[in-house]
Amino acid sequence: MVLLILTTPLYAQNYDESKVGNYLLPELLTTQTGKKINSAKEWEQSRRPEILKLFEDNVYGQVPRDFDKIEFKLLEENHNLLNGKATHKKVAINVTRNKKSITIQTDLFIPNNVKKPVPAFIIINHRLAKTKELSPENEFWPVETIITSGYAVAGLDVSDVAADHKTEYVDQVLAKLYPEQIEQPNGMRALGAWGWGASRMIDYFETDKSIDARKIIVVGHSRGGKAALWCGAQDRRVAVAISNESGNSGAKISRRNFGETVEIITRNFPHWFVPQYATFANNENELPVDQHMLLALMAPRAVYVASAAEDLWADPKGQYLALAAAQPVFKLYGYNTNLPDTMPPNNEQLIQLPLGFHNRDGKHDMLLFDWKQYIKFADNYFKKKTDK
Ligand code: GTR
Repeated sequence: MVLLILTTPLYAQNYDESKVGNYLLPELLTTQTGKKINSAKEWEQSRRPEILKLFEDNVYGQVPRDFDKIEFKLLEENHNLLNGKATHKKVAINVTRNKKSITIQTDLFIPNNVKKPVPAFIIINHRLAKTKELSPENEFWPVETIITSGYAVAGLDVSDVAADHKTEYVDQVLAKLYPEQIEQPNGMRALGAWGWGASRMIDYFETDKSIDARKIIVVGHSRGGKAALWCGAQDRRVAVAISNESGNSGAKISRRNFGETVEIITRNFPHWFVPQYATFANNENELPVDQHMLLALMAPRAVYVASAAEDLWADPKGQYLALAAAQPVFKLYGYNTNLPDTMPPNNEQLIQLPLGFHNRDGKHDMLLFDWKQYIKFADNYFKKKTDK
C-alpha cells in the first residue's frame, strides 16, 4: 500500500479577495511619538528620517555612503551604434575605501543627434548579462526604443556589487568596502547594495556632459524594482523611481494578505533583508512600516508603479493601493493627486503627476509595453518640470 501524505504549508499564500481581511496601515503623517505632520518641512525634518530609519532597521538595512575615492574610466566608445543613432560607452566605475576597491562596469547608450544633456534610465538588472544579451529587440532592455525617444540608458549588473545569492551576496561591496556592515543587525544587504551601485552610476552621470543628472530615472523589475524604490528613497538625485512588478517588499502593501508574503520572501531570499524582517513573517500587522511609506519617501519626486494582471504573486491591487495610500505626502508638497479607489482598466495608463500606474495584460515580466508607458510618463513629468 502506498501512503500518500499531502502536506499543505501552514501559511500558504492567498489568492482569494474575500479572504484578504481587514488591516490598518501605519500612519504616514503621525510620528512615533504621536506628533501630527502638517507640512513638507515637518515631514522632512522629523517623519521622513524616522521612516527611513524604520525601513533600515526592520527591512532593508543601511546604505553606507562614505568611501575614499571614486574613479571613472572610459573603456570603450563607439559613436556608430544602431546605424549611427547611438553612442555606446563602456565605463568602469572604481570605488575605493580603506585601500580596497570594487569595480562596477556599465554599458551606457546615449542618443546621437539630439540636444544634450539628455535624461537617463538606469536599469537595476538581475537578468541580462551585460551587453552579451543586449539586442535592440530585447524587450527587457529595448535600447533602440529608449534611444529614439531621446533618453540614454545604462544597466547596473547587480552581481558587480552583490550577487543574488544567499551567501555569496557579501563577496563584493560588502566584504571589500564595508565589511563592518555584514555583522551589523541593520547592516547593508543585497537590495541595499544594488541601490548603492545605482547611486555610484549617478556619481558617474554627474561627470558625463551628455547626461542630465537632474533627470535620472531608476527602474527595476521585480527584485530590481524593490531595489529601485529603496534606492530612490535613499538617494534624492533619483528624479523618478519605477517599480515594475516589485510586489512583496516592493510596492505592495505587506499587510494585504494576497500573493507573496513576508514569510515566503524571507524564507526564500534571506539575503535581501536584515534578519529582523523575518520576525514579521505571518505577523505583518506588527511591522512599524508598510510599503506605501516607501513610495511616499519619493515625494516630491515622481514614482511609477506597474503591474501585470496575471502576476497575482506580486498583487497588482495591493501595489495600486500602496500608491494611493502614499498620496498624503505628495499633497504636502502641493500635488493634489486624487487617484480613484479602484485600479484603472488593464493596459490603461494612469498619470497624475508625479504618480503613475498601469496594470497590463499578461505575466510577470518587463516588456516593450511597459517601457512605452515609462517613456510617456517621463516625457510628461520632465516637460511639466521645465514648464514650471
Ligand atoms: C520571486 C520573488 C519575488 C520577485 C521575483 C523576481 O521569486 O518571490 O518577490 O522578486 O522573484 O525577482 O522575479
